[in-house]
Amino acid sequence: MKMTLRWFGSKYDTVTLEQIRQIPGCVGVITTLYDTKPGEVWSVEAIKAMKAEVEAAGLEVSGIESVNIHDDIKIGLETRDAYIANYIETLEHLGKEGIDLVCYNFMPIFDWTRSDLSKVRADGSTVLSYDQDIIDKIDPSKMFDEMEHSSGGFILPGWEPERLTRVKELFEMYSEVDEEKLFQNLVYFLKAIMPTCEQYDIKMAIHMDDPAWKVFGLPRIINNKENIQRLLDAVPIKNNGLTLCTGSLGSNPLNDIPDMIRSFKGRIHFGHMRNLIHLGPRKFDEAAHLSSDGSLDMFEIMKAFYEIAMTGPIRPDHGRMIWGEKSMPGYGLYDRALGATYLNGLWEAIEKSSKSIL
Ligand code: DNO
Repeated sequence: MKMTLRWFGSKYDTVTLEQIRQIPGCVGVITTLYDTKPGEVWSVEAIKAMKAEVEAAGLEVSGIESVNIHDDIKIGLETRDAYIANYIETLEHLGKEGIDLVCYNFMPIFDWTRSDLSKVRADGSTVLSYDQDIIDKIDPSKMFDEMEHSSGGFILPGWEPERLTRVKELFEMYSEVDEEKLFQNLVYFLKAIMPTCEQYDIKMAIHMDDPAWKVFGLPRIINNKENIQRLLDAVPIKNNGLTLCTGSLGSNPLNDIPDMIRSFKGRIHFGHMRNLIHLGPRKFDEAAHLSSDGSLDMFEIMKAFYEIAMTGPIRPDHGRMIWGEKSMPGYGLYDRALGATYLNGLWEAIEKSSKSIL
């Protein structure tokens, strides 16, 4: 396991590389090229510059989150082949620079969704939260405004403003795309890129759907053990793998995360560690990483990662906003640094106690 932190680049992030380097045990960042749009080819120069900046701060680029997928690929339009060719070129450029982990998602139109980005908790901290009753009252074409309104002026990952103008049109384009079609389009995409991924040993790590159910009637396919296993079996190559996101899977209390981690051994390339509190059906608040602060047992989750001999990066995912910090919701420094330290502590204890038993 390699501890990392997500970093949004010096142009967008309030957190600096110097701060990240001072988090004990944190060796690298998970980042992306922030001024690219889905479907564009990433230039070698831009990748080199991003790498050089991170390395100059004494860290490594442990992976990319995300190289986003153009909607034409998800919808399965004729134009998809040209976008897939661009994606392959980007992968080649990343591979040549030694970057071997790419996180992506296959959620139509909207990435992760929340009804509140700064819900105040009893201790005064704020967290992201989801309430289906609130979401049901929102007109999907206004969802961008809702997210922007509560983001405190920060651009949220997956909610980049260039998509805003196309929401209505995109809903129409997706009207014929059901779960099965979306799944087949994902398999088509993966089969096309796998030769390049194998050539450069790039591990593709699909992010779980967040939350783990349909939102605004749009299909969701990466949300439970059976569906995820189906994807792994459809393209049975190690490079077709997962970003195991505990917060996304954990939104559905029926998902047994430690069991899923053990079952997907060898195919989990990246871990997102987050805790949440179930408040009722399709209703949850995010929480601090500590097990006792939420509904997920982070010790059992880390133990499962240890048992499958996870060597890839993990990162503390969404933290609370604490100590007066002003930052992109979920992505402040303080609570994620606390999370990293806690997760490192769990890992050390698990490692040492299992060695002493042997
Ligand atoms: C939100 C993130 C997602 C994730 C993408 C991966 O905080 O977990 O935006 O980066 O879904 O492509």
